[in-house]
Amino acid sequence: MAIMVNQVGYEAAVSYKKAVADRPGSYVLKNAAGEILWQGQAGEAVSDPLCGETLYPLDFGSVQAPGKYHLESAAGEKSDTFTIDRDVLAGVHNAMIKALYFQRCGCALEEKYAGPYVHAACHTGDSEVYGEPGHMLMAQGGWHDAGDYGRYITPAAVTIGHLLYAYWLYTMAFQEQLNIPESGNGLPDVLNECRYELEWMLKMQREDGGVYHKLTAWSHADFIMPQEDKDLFYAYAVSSLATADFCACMALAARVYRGSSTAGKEEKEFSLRLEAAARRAWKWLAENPEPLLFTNPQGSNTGEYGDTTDADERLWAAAEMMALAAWLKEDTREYREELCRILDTGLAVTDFGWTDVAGFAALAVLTDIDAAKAAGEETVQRLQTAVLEEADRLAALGEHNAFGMAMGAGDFCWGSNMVVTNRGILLALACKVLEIQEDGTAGRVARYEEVMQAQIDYLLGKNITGYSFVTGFGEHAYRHPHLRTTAADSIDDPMAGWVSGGPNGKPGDELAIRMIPAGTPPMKCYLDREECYSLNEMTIYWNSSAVFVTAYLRQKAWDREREQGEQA
Ligand code: 9MR
Ligand code: ZN
Repeated sequence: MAIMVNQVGYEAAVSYKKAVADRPGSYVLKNAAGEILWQGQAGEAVSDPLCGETLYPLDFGSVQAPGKYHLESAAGEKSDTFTIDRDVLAGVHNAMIKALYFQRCGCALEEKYAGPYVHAACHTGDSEVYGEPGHMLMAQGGWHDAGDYGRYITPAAVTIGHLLYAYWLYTMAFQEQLNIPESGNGLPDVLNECRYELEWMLKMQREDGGVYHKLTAWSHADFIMPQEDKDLFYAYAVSSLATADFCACMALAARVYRGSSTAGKEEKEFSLRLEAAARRAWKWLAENPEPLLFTNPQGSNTGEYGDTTDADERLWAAAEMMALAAWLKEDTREYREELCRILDTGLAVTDFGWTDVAGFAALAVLTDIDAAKAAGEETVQRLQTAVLEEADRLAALGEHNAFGMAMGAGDFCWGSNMVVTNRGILLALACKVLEIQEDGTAGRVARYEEVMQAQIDYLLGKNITGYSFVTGFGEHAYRHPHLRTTAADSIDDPMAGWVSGGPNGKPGDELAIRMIPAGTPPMKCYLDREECYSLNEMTIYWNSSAVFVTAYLRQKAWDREREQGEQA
C-alpha cells in the first residue's frame, strides 16, 4: 500500500487531514468524477521507526468540500477511497457500540437486530464455583469477552468505564438508536447495552461483597457456535482486582444511570442496586486490605487477566466511591483518605486498560466538580499535572514518526490498538483539564486533538499494513478476526464494527510466530488471519476504548460548528 489514508474519512471542518506515502513527489486529490480538488507536494522524508520505512507525509487540510475522494501520485498510484464530510465518524462509532450486542450471552440473537448473525441462546446453564463441587452460581448473561466465550470481571469493568465516561462527557455522540432489543425505551442505547453487562456483573458478587474474578470453562472451546458450547463454566476465585474494579464500575454506573437526563423510575431502582453492590464491594475491600491477585489453576488455558498489583484498582474504587458520595452529599473522608494513601505511593494515573486502571481515578476526579471538591485542591493539582505531563510526552512522540501518532516502537504489544486509543483518551482528558484552566491553552488543545485524530486515522487505515482495523469500515478493512462466532457461522463477512487487536511486535500465537520473521518492525507485525489471536482477535474493551475517542471527535466537531454559527 503506497498511499495510506483514513479509509473511512476526514471531518470536513477539521484542518488536520493527513495521509502518508512511500514516495516523494507531487500528488493530487480527485473526486469520483476525476476532478482535481487539491494538488501538492509530499512533505520531507521521515525515516519511520514504527514501520522501518522512509515515508512522506501528505497534507490536504485545505479541502473541506464534502465528497468521495482518493489521492493519486504523479505515476498514477491511487489510495483507497475515503469521504470528507460532516460527522464522518458516525457510522463507525455506532457500529463499534452495536458490536457489543453480538457478544450477548445467555440470550438468542434475533434476526431483527442481528441480521444474518443469529444464534440460539448460549451458555444458559448454571456455573460451578471452582473448587466447591456442587456449589452452583446462576450467573447467566453479560458479553462474551472476545473471540472466546469467557466472561471476566476486570476487562468488563474497563469496558463499562470507557463507555460510561464517554457517554457522560460527550452525550451528543450517543443519541442514535442502534437497533437492539431495548431501542426506543427512552434510554440511550449505550446505557441499554451496558446494562446487559452490568446485570451479569451483579451476579458475580458473593454475599460477603467479594467478586469472582471470571466465569469461564476450563479450556477455550473449539471454533463452534456459542450455543453448541456445553462445557461446564466455573466461577473462579474472588480477587481484590475484580472486587475493586467492580466496586468502581458499580459506583460510576450508579451515578450515571441515576444522573442521566433521561433517567426514570426504573433507572433509579437499577441505580440503587448498583450503589448497594458498590458499597458491599467497598466493605469487602476494607476488610481485605492485602492484595488477593489471580492466577489460573495449572492446566487451565482460558484468559487470566492477571496482575502484579491491585493498587490501581483500589485507587479507582476509592475515586468512584468518593465521586458517588460527593454527588449524594455524603461524607467522603474515608474514600479520600484511601485515594491519597495510594496516590502517595507515586503510581502513574494515566492508563485506562485492564492491567492499569489508575487513569480512571483521574477521570473521576477531574471531570466532576463535586468529586474535585471532595478530593481537595492539592490532589486535583497533582492529577492535573500528571495528565498534562503525559499528554505532552505523547504529543512529543507524534513528532518522531511519519504517522504523527503517539506511539513508540516498543508500544506495539498484544492489543496495541488499545494503546493507540487509550492514548487518545488521555489526550481527551488533558483537553478537559485545559478547558477549565485559564486562557492561552488553545494551541495546546489543538495539538492534542491532532494527535487524537492521528490515532483514529491510523486505526482506520493510515498505517503500513494498509488495513482498516475495524471490520466493515474502509475499502480494505480486515476481514478475519479471531472470533469464534465468525469462524463457525457460514457467513463470509464478519459483523461490522470490531476493532482488531492490531500489530504486535512480539507475536504470541503459532501462525504469527512462524510467518513473521524476527526483527520485523513492529507496525508490520500483523496478519489478517483468524488463527492469529495475538494479532487479530477482537475484545469488548478494544472497542470501548475506540468509542471514547470517536465520541470525543464527534462532539468536538459539533461544538466547533456551533461556535462558528454563534460567531456568524
Ligand atoms: O488482551 C489481553 C492481552 O493484553 C494479553 O497480553 C493476552 C495474554 O495474556 O491476553 C489478552 O486477553 C485475552 C484474554 O486472556 C481472553 N480473552 C481474549 C483476550 C484477547 O486476546
Ligand atoms: Zn454465551
